[in-house]
Amino acid sequence: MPPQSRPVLLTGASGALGRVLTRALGAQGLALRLTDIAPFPDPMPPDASFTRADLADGVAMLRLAEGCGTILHFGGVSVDRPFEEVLGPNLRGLYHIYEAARRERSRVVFASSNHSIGFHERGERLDHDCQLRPDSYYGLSKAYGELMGRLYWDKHGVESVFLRIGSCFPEPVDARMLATWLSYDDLCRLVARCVLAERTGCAVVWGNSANARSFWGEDARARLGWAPQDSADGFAGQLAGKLSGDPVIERYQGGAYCANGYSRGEASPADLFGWPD
Ligand code: 15L
Repeated sequence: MPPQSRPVLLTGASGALGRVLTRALGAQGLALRLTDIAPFPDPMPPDASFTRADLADGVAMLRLAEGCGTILHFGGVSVDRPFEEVLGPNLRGLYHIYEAARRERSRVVFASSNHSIGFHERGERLDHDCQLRPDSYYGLSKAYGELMGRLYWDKHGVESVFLRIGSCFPEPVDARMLATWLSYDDLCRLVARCVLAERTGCAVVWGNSANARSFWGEDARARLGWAPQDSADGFAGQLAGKLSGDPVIERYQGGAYCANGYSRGEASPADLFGWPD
């Protein structure tokens, strides 16, 4: 059976984006299997069930994925945290998700992040095949997830879409988000296309709305039949001057995550020698 006609497993269902997706995909009539380590706080859509489980429990993940056509992997640590906290949910947990996908021949839609490429400078315009330049252990776990997906595609033919999500919040709140903001509605339409597309192969999609100040260019959106409909541009008047005052934050695409624990000193090789950084 093609992935589109089988149930959808959503990890991280109780998180902010998981709840938004549950509402939107449930309203479209998709059969949803929801899971999270935390209880699900909202009313359940008609064709949905919820199981409380830990991503670190490989057996539970295999069971939950049984018969599922798509795994929407939004679970795990979603902010900059120390390595030991990221390790279980984001690295080991990801392995459990991909093993389940391999066994069930499911497609994986992975909530990657702009923090997998956060140390690119803001003046650069990046395409999907740019170098991974993580800005934190969290960003590193997202880069690892993308590489894990590549491995499972090349070796086992497991399809993946890596959503390099910018800043998915109800509204943009600072100047950086004029580039990185992704509206909830654009996210939901994007994820629906990832589920319903006949084939995705192994693809990267930049997760931001149609923002004139975007840092990002080419990706696989045409393959999915998705284009963003919202934009942060209307917030420019109130947010363009909302800067942090920190040169590291303002220099790099990943913003504050780049500055957390930064100890490099002021000069980068690009500044010192004009080398490509
Ligand atoms: C992310 O990946 C985080 O999950 C979110 O909390 C924000 O920090 C976002 O990136 C961002 O870069 O704005």
